[in-house]
Amino acid sequence: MDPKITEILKKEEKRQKENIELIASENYASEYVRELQGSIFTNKYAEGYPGKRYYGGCEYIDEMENLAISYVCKLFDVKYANVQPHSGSSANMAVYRALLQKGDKVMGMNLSNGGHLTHGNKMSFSGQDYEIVSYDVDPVTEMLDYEEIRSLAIKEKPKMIIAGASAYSRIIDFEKFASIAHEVGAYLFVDMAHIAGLVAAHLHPNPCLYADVVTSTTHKTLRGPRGGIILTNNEEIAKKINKAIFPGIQGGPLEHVIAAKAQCFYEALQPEFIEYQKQVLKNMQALIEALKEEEFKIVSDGSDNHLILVDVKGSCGLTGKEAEELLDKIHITVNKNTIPKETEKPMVSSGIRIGTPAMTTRGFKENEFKKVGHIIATALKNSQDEEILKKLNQEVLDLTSQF
Ligand code: DSN
Repeated sequence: MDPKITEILKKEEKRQKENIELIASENYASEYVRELQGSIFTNKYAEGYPGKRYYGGCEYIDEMENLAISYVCKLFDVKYANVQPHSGSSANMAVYRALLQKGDKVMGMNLSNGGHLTHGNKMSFSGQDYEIVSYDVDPVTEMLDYEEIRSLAIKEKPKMIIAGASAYSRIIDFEKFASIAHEVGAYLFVDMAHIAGLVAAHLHPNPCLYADVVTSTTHKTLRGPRGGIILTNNEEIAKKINKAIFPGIQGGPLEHVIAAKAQCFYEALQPEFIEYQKQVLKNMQALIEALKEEEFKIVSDGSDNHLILVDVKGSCGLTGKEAEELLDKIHITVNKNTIPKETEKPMVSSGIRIGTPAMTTRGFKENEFKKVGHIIATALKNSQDEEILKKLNQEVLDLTSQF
C-alpha cells in the first residue's frame, strides 16, 4: 500500500478512536458492513435490476440485491424497495424525478429550521428545478405546527409535501402530514434519514404506514454503509422510482455497498439493535439533563430522538463555528448548526447539533453522557482558559481510551 495513503488512514483511525464523536448523522458501522463495502462485489457491473440486467454474470449479484430488498421490506413493513441510490440526495432526486414535472410546486421544511438541502434549498437541484414553498417551526415552541402547515398547504396547493429533517429533535407526526397532503391532493414524501434506526426499532412512528414514498440513508442511526434507499407500498410509484434511479439518474449500482446494506438490514432486524436504539434515547436524555444543569438553552427545550440543537450563542455568547472549533481542540466532534430565528450565516450559525448514536455504539451509557454534557459546558464557558481546556482534553482522552 502507498505509504502516504497508509499514513492518512492511520491518522483518521486514531482520530476516530480518540475523539468523542457527536455528529448526529454519523455512526460506527460494524466490521461486517465495512468488510462487505470493501469486498469483491465492487468488481461487478450490474446496470438494471435483479433478473433484468444489461450484463452477464449477475446471478449472485441478483441474489444479494434481492436479499437486501427482502430484509429492508421486512424491517420497515413495506412492499417495494429500491436499494440502489448512491446517497440520500440521489434517493431524493429520484423521488422528484419520478413524481413531478420540472417547475411543480413542492412544500418542504426550511433548511435553517432543520430541513435538508434537497428539501427545496436554492443551492440544490430541488430549489432550482421546482417551485418551493417552505414551512418553519413555530417561533415559540420551536416545534412543527401542523395547523400552520395545513393552512399553508391549502393556500399553496403543492403537488408534493416533504416531511423529515436533518436537525429536528421531536417526533414527527406522519399521520397528520399524510392527512394534510391528501386533503390538498399532494403526494407525501418522507425523508426519514436521521431517524431510520429509531423507526426500525419501533421507537418512532413508521412513515411507511402513511407516506406515498419514503427515502433514507443507511449510514446514520441505521448504522450501515454510506448510501440510500427508497421505499413505497404503491406498485405504480415503485415502477416510476425504479426508472428514475436507473436509467434516470444513475448508471451501474454499487453492488458492494448493496451487499453491505443487506448486512446492515440483517443487523437491524436483530433484538440487540432495539436495545441499542433504546440506549441512544436514554443517553440523549442524560446529556440533556447535564446541559440543563449547566443552564444551557436547548432548542424546543428537549428531544424525543437521538439529537439536540444547543443555542450556544444564547447560552454562552459563542457562535456555533467558535463552539465547534473549540470542542475540536479537546477531541469532541460536533457540527455548527443554524437554529430557529437564526441571525448568523449558516457557516457561522448560533447553535451546535449534538447526537448520541455514534458514542452509544462505542458503549457509552448515561454516566458517560452526563460527563460529556458537563465537559462540553465547562469548555464553552471557559473558552479562553487554556489550563481548564487542557484538563478537559485529558478527561476526553481518558474516557475514549476505555471504549
Ligand atoms: N449531512 C447530513 C446530516 O449531517 O444531517 C444530512 O444529509
